[in-house]
Amino acid sequence: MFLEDDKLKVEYKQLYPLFDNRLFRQLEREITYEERDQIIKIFGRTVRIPRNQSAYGDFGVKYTYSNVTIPAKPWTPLLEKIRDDVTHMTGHTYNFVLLNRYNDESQYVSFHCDDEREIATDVPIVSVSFGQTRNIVFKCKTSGKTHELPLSNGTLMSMDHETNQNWYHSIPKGKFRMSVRLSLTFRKIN
Ligand SMILES: O=C(O)CCC(=O)C(=O)O
Repeated sequence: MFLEDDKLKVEYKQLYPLFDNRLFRQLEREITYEERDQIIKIFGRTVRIPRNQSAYGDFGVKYTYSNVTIPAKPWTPLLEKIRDDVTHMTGHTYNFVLLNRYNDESQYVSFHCDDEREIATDVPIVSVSFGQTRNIVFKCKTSGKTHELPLSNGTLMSMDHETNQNWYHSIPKGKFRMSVRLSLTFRKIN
């Protein structure tokens, strides 16, 4: 399925079964969240992000955003399997994945776009969601118009470079009690 608007092209589909939480449970057991990866710098101040994150990828790959550099830990067999399933579904290869873990409804990511220079522009950013359904909101940089899309367990969502250049996205706080959601965003880093 597609969500489309002016310079917005988002594709989403079910990669894994909606009601099977085995991958979610395995990720919860295996992924580690280092203290150093929970900090960003905004206007010179050190700030703790309102969620947890962790990065894995090919040897030597690093991702820099909000003035911090996150080095990739080596792929685990489980992350390699999910990466390969994403490649099978999309035809694109990825050398990096950023994991975000939202513990409950109070955790979120504010509006931003993933337009860092080192992200390959010809390869879409793909997210795979596990656990609690959370909405992603897209906001047009010029008009302020918004679109909302629920990301449920097993959903794959792909967002091309033009979308990232023209629309912000966010995972807002939830309005009711929510359990853990994990998102894996696969990127090709140059
Ligand atoms: O949790 C999500 O699906 C979104 C994560 C995100 O915005 C990002 O990694 O840039």
